[in-house]
Amino acid sequence: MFMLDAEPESLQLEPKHTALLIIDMQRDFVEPGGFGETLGNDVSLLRDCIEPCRQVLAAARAHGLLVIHTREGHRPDLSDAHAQKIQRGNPALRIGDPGPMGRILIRGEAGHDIIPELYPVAGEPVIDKPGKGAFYQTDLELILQTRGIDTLLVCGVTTEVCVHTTVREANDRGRRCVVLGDCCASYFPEFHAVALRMVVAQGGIFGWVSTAQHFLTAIND
Ligand code: C5J
Repeated sequence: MFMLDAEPESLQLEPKHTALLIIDMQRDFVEPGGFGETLGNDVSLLRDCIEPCRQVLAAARAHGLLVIHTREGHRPDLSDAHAQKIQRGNPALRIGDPGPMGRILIRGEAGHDIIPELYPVAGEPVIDKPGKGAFYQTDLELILQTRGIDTLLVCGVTTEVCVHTTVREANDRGRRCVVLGDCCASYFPEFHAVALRMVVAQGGIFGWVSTAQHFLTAIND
């Protein structure tokens, strides 16, 4: 059991009931030539969260926490991609189009893979999700149930899209969510800041916000 300093208040964590959930740290979002860049974003804005995320991942592994990774993406035949998702906006390349890291946001392509710094190790579940939320059309809920997980430490990208959607879904499913703010990032720094404020507003309407350092201090105590 350890106490984690967080907003709006500290909370007690039980390692065997706590999982680290790393959302979509894929080359398609973080590296040039992927989905994020085709939408017109500056992907370098996401890089600052990699090192704190790496430290949290190492500590979670060392202390035996369940680590779960997610990846947003689709089947090669696009049978699990809504037409409205593929056709929306005016990107340089659409989902499924060939790009420098393979077909954009398609499972099995280089761009769909998790960045080397945070690569999963054997035994860590990887959830492939077609949507923004990690519960939609996945077996994440089942995995959390069978492993007895009631609390999620959430890292990844992007804060206001897939991180937020997943936290909202998890909160509605009765899970406590702690977003490690510096382990998340957005192409829009102002959205990142406001998204974190939204989690803790109204006494923690969606959960808690903490930092990598608070987590490292707490778990190593
Ligand atoms: C986006 C995500 N931003 N992983 N996906 O489209 O947040």
